[in-house]
Amino acid sequence: MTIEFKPLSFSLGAEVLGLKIKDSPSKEQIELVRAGFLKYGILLFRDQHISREQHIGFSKLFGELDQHESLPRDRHPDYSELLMVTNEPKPNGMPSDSKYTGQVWHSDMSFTLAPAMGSILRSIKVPSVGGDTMFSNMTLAYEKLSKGMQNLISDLHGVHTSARKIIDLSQDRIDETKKLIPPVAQPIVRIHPETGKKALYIGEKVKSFVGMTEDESKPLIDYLCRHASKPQFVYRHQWQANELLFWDNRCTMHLALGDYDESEIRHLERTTILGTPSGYVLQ
Ligand SMILES: O=C(O)CCC(=O)C(=O)O
Repeated sequence: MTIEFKPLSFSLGAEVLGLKIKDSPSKEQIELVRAGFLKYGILLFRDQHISREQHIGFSKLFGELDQHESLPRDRHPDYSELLMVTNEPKPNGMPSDSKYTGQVWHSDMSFTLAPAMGSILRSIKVPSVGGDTMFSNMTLAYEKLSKGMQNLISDLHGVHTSARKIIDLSQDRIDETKKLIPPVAQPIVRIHPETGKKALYIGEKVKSFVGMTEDESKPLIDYLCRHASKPQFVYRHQWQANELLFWDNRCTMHLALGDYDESEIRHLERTTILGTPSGYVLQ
């Protein structure tokens, strides 16, 4: 069966038609998916009734998988390749560590020295309404900046932290996070290693620019985040169960809206495909 791509929005994203992941896609089909991934930035596969092993196996066709060493609390206990994004309470009744995962604009693993190339998020249980995710096209957002602004930011590096909304804000947890994830500097403009296009690399995990204070940096960080998340650069995904969304972290950022009734279960699982080395650790 031939694969087709049906665009999801003006700015980015396409649904992949004609591919059943459980039927072990051919090499030719995977090459087409790769090409679509580079063209559209995010790909949606609907109605995929697959197991955890099949999710991992499909993801491996696109590169080496992260074992999520820096996020041990969020890993699936039996599959280190799977990161849980769930509000399902723990067996002891305590709230899930990943209840608020992704509720700031970000690009996955930007706070590491090998930020993710791609992520593949599979929806297992979704609320009856809401729980949407927004994605932004960071290549387009960069291209729509004025030349003056492009020049101004061309040599800036952002300080990325793993900052996110978590339930346990004890000193122990803060110390654990600092030890596992020291701040990392990344260029604000990155060149996509496959398309050669420039893209903004910013988000709400960027706390300052290297060599500047947080106070000095904040207005420009806020402006760039606001600019990149304008509606004309964004696709909003409304999840159904049994979908996979495969996004390119090198030219998109995303945000989990948290717009749902928390008494309902929202359970998704993510694989993370390692990217090329980028950035440096700050002391
Ligand atoms: O839960 C979502 O909608 C997105 C999760 C997320 O941001 C992530 O996996 O990086």
